[in-house]
Amino acid sequence: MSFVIEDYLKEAACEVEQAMDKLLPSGKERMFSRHAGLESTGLLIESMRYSLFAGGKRIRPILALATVETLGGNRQAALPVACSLELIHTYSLIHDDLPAMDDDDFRRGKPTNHKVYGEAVAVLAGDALLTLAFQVLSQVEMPQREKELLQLIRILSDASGYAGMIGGQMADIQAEGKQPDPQTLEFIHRHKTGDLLRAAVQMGAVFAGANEQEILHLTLYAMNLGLAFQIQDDLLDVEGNADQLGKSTGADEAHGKLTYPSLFGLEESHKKLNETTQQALSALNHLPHDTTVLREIANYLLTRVN
Ligand code: GRG
Repeated sequence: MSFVIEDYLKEAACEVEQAMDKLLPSGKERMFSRHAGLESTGLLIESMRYSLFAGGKRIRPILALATVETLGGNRQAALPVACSLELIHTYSLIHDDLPAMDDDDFRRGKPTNHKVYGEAVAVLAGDALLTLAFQVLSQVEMPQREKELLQLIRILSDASGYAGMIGGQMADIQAEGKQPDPQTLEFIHRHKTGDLLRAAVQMGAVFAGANEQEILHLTLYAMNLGLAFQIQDDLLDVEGNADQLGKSTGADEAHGKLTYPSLFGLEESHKKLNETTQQALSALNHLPHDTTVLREIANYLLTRVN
């Protein structure tokens, strides 16, 4: 039977959403739970669920699951690992959209969290999603593998903290309106976007019990994939598909953001996108496993329209 990446991504996203749905009580469940009578907690959970189920691609959790599957690990048992990545990603988007950051009214075609719930609730929803990510990760079942569990926590905290995603966001903010330079651009992309994608693959690998060599090749795959993902994001912003991203075309440029097309032009950016994708694919050649799914994901991201 032939492999259709779109079907694979749809099914995996569904699996992740079902797992995430169990993490936070729905409206009906809340009426009968320990949250009964606590209207404020109900509102907070509603706001967390609003952004969590607003229709993301779920690419980070899918990458983690695909890595586990590639290495012959237990995909079902890895679902909490996958969810922890999407929880962090969702929190970062809520905070990124706030007036103090990008001040965006729409994401994924829907009003942003603070537009619906107000700024204070949006800040708390982001904080609570971040905290929940580590709570969920601490509950991953890895009997007699405490060392690997600690490794998972370390990868996720490194990738999302000051030396990772938040560090990248900080550099992005500081670079606004300044003379653009390639080193700064690469730093921002590598950390703001790349680190969480890299963490997804590395966490999948550690969960599946990969050895050092396997982790090394998969890390190279993920780092190149992360860079390609952000170049494609920059290109989508200027090439007119931004409406499908739920924002206006040229939104990043309008924010004075440092992007690949603004620094290198469209042609060079496309070239760099193809090169980094090829480098991601080459890294997989060193693995003895069937890497079809990881390859198909890289190729899919190269041509994605949202
Ligand atoms: C504010 C703590 C904090 C961090 C902000 C990740 C980030 C750092 C900001 C998000 C804004 C942004 C456009 C980042 C670039 C990374 C990126 C392309 C995010 C969108 O990821 P997708 O395409 O989104 O996976 P979906 O909607 O599919 O989940």
